[in-house]
Amino acid sequence: MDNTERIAREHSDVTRRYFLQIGAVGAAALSISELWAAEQSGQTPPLLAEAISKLGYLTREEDFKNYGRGKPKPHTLGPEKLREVGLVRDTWWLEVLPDRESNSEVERPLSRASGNALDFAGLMKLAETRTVRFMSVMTCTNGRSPCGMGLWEGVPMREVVWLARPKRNVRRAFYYGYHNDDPAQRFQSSLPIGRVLEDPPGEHPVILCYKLNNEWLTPVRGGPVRVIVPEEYGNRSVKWLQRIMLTNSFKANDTYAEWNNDTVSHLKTCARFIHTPEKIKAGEPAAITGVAQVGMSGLSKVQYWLSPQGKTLAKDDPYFSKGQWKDADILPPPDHWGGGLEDGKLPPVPSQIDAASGKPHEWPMRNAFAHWATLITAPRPGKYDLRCRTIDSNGVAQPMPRPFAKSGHNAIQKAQIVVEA
Ligand SMILES: Nc1nc2c(c(=O)[nH]1)N[C@H]1C(S)=C(S)[C@@H](COP(=O)(O)O)O[C@H]1N2
Ligand SMILES: [Mo]
Repeated sequence: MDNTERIAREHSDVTRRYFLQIGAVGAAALSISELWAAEQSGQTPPLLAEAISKLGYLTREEDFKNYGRGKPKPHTLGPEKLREVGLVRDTWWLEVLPDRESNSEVERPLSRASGNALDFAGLMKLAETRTVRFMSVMTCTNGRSPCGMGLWEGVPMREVVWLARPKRNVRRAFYYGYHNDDPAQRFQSSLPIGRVLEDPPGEHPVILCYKLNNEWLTPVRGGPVRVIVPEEYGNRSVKWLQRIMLTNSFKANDTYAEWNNDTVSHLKTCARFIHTPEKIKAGEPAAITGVAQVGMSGLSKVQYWLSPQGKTLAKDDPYFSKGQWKDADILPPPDHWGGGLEDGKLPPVPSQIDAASGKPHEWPMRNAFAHWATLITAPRPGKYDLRCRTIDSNGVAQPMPRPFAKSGHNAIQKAQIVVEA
């Protein structure tokens, strides 16, 4: 099953049912936003309310696409071995050290040798006053669709960095997790120290994460503790975290950089399909659903373009800017958040959710995703191409296709649809 499809399992079910029912009440010609308006004013049955109430916004832990490397992969080690290497909560440890290859000065390194490495109890002590929760999307730089949408909980990395008392000559932090005691298997990432120590307005901190969707982080998701960098691609969010190094090097010494990736790229705004029908009937509306990732440039619109195949596309138009793009509807926030949360209810998430109303402060949320839907109609039989894209908050169409990739998957998605008489 395609990953977007998996993420949206429940979602596509309810939207399909929803669209069928719209058809049944003869409202197919209305846009979804018109339907919402009608529903709000009590003119239509509460179909939409029901559909949205079941929408699986957060991804269940077991439905995340998984990218942890290693031979053997750390999460597949047996329970004994996991305990032995510090990958269970009881035996977990984290060191914060100055990089010996630079001239960084750190007053009180947290090290196993000195017996003061941070343990899980120490992390929980910090969590009592410092813990944060936020929802953000996990996407691989090279992945066509997101790995999953998570509610992450953890302690800001800076709290632990401060414990070590960095003093002089620290420009970056690099960090890595368990790697089978084989340096060649180390998966490392890095950040400017400024990003660790402070957050741009409206941005969440870089965290040492120990819970996903209100449950302890599982071994496969990088537990007991992984890094989450909310605004960047997944390679920065190192799993099975064991060591943070403070360095005076100004270079991004990331494993992913050595693998020919741009490691400093922020999440991109883009649209992906979830459900497109293979065959539809001419003149009859059909339901399309999808997901839009809200990246650095924000999201103002999702658009689609249905064009007959074989019709030559405009020349010198690599961004398809001359396509007949039409607006789809961005779905509102769900009442039930999915992700396996009990009753789909969120624990308090003050940075994103208003405690009194239970509604998000802003929608769509940045560095997260939003679902979208629309009804399409093709007048004549034939083969069609359906494309989707977004318009970011600056009015720029995204993704902006580029001949060079590696800074976040950025092609406009295309689906094929056969229209029958
Ligand atoms: N230790 C470790 N952490 C890692 C990786 C890895 O291979 N090893 N892969 C990274 C990459 S490239 C991605 S996209 C994300 C994927 O996170 P997920 O498996 O929870 O979806 O994990 C990141 N963290
Ligand atoms: Mo990745």
